[in-house]
Amino acid sequence: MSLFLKALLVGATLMLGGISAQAADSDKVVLTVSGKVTNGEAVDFTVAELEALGTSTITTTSPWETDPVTFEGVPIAALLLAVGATGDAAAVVALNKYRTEIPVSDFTDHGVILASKKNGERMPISDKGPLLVVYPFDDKPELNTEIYHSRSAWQVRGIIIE
Ligand SMILES: Nc1nc2c(c(=O)[nH]1)N[C@H]1C(S)=C(S)[C@@H](COP(=O)(O)O)O[C@H]1N2
Ligand SMILES: [Mo]
Repeated sequence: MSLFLKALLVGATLMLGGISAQAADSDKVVLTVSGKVTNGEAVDFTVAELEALGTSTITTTSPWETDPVTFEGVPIAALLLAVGATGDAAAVVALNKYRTEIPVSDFTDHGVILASKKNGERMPISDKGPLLVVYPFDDKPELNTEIYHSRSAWQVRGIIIE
């Protein structure tokens, strides 16, 4: 085989590798919603599937960001509607097994989002991503308390409707 053909083959193989790595990333399940959902069947989501439900933004400071940043993500009320959630509480479980209980009324009362972007960019696990519960702390100073801070789970992996 000519050197040229070999180089072409290597190039094509590298490209395919790159494409499949990308596909694997966008196919990655980042969230599972389970418990009291339609037919009791847990639903898996990729980031793209979550964002396809429609997103809103919250610009705020937070216990972990001293300068205001803009978070974007699906309103959790819309997410729960999409999976047919019927419970009164949502247990949010993080990658590090942190677990917090949130009354479902919070989601409509305060427009809480499951952020998948910060200032327009995806969040790596090292920056509390890929998913983060965000309350509008600056709009509603009453939310700037330990109880709501503790509900603001980062590195979210699962939501169990109870
Ligand atoms: N995944 C995860 N999310 C979490 C926590 C945690 O330990 N793990 N701590 C909670 C608590 S108690 C608070 S006050 C806020 C801010 O925590 P930080 O100051 O450690 O960032 O994050 C909340 N979200
Ligand atoms: Mo806390």
